Amino acid sequence: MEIGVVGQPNVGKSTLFNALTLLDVAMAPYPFTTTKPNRGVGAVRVPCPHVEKGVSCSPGNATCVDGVRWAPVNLIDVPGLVPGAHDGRGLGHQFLDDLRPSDGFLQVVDLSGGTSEEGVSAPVGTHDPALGVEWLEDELVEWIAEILGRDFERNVRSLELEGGKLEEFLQRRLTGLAISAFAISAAVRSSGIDIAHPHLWSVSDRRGLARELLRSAKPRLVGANKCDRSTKEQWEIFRERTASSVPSVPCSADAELTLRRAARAHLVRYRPGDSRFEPVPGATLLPAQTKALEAIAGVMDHWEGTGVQRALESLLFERLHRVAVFPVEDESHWTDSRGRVLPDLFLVPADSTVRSVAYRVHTDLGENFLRAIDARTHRALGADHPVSPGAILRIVSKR
Ligand SMILES: Nc1nc2c(ncn2[C@@H]2O[C@H](COP(=O)(O)OP(=O)(O)OP(=O)(O)O)[C@@H](O)[C@H]2O)c(=O)[nH]1
Ligand SMILES: [Mg+2]
Repeated sequence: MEIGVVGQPNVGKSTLFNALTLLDVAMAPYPFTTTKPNRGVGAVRVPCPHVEKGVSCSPGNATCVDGVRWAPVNLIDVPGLVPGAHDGRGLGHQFLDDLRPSDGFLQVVDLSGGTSEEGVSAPVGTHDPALGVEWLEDELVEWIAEILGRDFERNVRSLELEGGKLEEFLQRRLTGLAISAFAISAAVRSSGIDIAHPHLWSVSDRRGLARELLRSAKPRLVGANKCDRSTKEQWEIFRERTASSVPSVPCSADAELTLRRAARAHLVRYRPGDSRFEPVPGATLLPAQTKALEAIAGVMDHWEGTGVQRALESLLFERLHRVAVFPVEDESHWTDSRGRVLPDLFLVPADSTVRSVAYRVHTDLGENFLRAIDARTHRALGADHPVSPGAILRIVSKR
């Protein structure tokens, strides 16, 4: 799974990416600081079942701190998008295509209204961040519509003549865009287009389908960034104007990055997502550091934290509906074959079946699936049984 961090230039995408990954990619107060995509790994919090079991766990692909498992999430930070990006403006196409595998988008906007649509810094309150939300959706729609539309008429005419399936044709067309066959069928239905005669589809029909695909297959959430220099009134206005199309979370990437780095340097005690931090007794702070931390404490009081971790988690859990599943090989001890307790964690769509989880663990397990055993209840579950959030499953296969 991958989340694309997207938005106009200079709004704080790389700062947010650095905060979430603790990497150190370039950030600067002008547009196009990022010229090539950056990839990294952030994490979301999931309760770790080792607490129920009263034993300690041995996580392989995540860390576990105080009963909280930090499940990894791949992130990609791309260069700023400017209006007309789908036509190649700015750095255009080149990196829109890097967003193909993204399962969802975390859009960053400058809530304070201090960045122009081209990414030039301006006085606070001189630009409307809500316009950036509408505009990004249109830009992404154009991008998908264009992928759909390449040599469209010729291709659909032969499809119609040969009697091929429209959904399969669209799926081939959208390969690499991480859109499931199910989502494609649903989008075709809800867009209300004439399924039997795709050669008659107008550009605006294709755009309508692209919009449905985007809405259903690429959930989006807005990180309303730079809240440290925004007012509550700006937030209310922004939310009012955008809430019907996309949810948002006020955040300060700058504050989060400073706190995570200070925590790494043992200057403060702070866990991402906490609504406050504590100084580490005995840590020596320079006067400038003390001042910066005091300012951040004020921002956190005002906005109930920095919002960055909350933004990623809302996107993952409320928009992408991911749930955690813990596969084990021994349902009594919750261990793998080497005796490690709850070694793995997968984030899967909430509507997954236990068999699809088996496929995630290993293709062989999916293909040779017999049943799964719920390690809490010891009940056997059939292939189509839906996973429950936090399930601990042993997969039983033919070999
Ligand atoms: N006040 C404030 N400034 C921020 C915040 N986040 C980022 N900035 C500043 O905004 C400027 C742009 O940050 P970047 O992270 O480089 O922005 P970007 O969106 O990646 O920019 P491009 O790569 O050029 O598209 C930098 O000067 C950051 O320090 C924030 O939460 N609050
Ligand atoms: Mg950047």
